[in-house]
Amino acid sequence: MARRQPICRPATQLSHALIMTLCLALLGCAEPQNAPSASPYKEPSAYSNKEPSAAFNEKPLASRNNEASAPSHKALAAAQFSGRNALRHIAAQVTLGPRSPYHPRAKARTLDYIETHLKPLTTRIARQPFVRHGLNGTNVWASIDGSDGDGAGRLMLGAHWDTRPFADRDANIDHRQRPVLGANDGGSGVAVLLEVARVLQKQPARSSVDLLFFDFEDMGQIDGLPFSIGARAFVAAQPDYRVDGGAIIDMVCDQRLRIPREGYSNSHAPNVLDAIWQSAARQSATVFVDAPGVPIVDDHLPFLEAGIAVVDLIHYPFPSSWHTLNDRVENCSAANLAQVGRTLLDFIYHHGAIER
Ligand code: 1BN
Ligand code: ZN
Repeated sequence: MARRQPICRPATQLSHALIMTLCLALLGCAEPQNAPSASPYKEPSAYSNKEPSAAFNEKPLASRNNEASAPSHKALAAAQFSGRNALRHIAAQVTLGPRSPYHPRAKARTLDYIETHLKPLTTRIARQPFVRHGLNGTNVWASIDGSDGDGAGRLMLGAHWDTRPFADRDANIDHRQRPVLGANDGGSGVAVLLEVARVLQKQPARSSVDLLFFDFEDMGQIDGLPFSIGARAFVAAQPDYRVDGGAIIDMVCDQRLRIPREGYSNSHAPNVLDAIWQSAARQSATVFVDAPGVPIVDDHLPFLEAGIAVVDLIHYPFPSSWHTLNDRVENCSAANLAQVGRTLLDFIYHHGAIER
């Protein structure tokens, strides 16, 4: 159900530093566990060969895993994902303001918010500034080392942290010059990744996980700009980047969430989709619909073009709030966020169980 009351108070009443402190305390992730390192990512992954997704090309997952009928420790760990925590992360981002190029302070505060939450939870975290199409953007790359180092593989989860500068699909023509708040479109993917990081820090996976936050996904068709500017900048800056598989998480909080098998993912990384849908079945996550979806231009495309098996988990048909002023926290569902987060954790925990 949607929660009308954001936990964090509006910036007009409290400074954003205080908001951040309150959120950290409320989310129970204020105790640093791992010494953060601001150094840029140095070690190439053991999977940095040009073979895409080797682990997903072996044998069907079902034959690799010995599933007992009692809930496994992996299922129990995945259940630690809190949809309410994720919803609070969405509310906090919306409170910081639109994450558009016309709101640089909100963007700076959002980057601080992401970094402040992830530093105690991750092994490495680094900002990656870039300039593309005359825009100064920042991606964030955080990594959580698996308990087996890279011996159990490496996965990636990505989300865009920017929001669309204009609500150009709003039914009210007077709203179309105003910025989208991006609870769902932008906020929800970031929120899921932050809450996944909290669970992984408490219940480490054997596989390593990269968490990637992309800027400027949502500038498409504004002044002739393309979509996915930040994701493309990331792939261009890391030509040797390789993971066993990955997923972009985009627009996953709507109350009527429905995630089909997005078209490009289905044709270029069906094994990753299969593994995620198996996780969804184990987690009774009915928002994942086992039906083909249309191809969508999103942050997975630069990865697929580079031969990296990254799929797009996105609500389709897009909800009516898409690119309108109605993209608000009130339309988000903690229960649906939990289905998505638990499925992703199940996917990560099971990937670590694959014999290599
Ligand atoms: C996703 C969220 N997208 C934009 N906001 C990607 C997209 C690109 C969707 C083109 C439809 C058309
Ligand atoms: Zn959008």
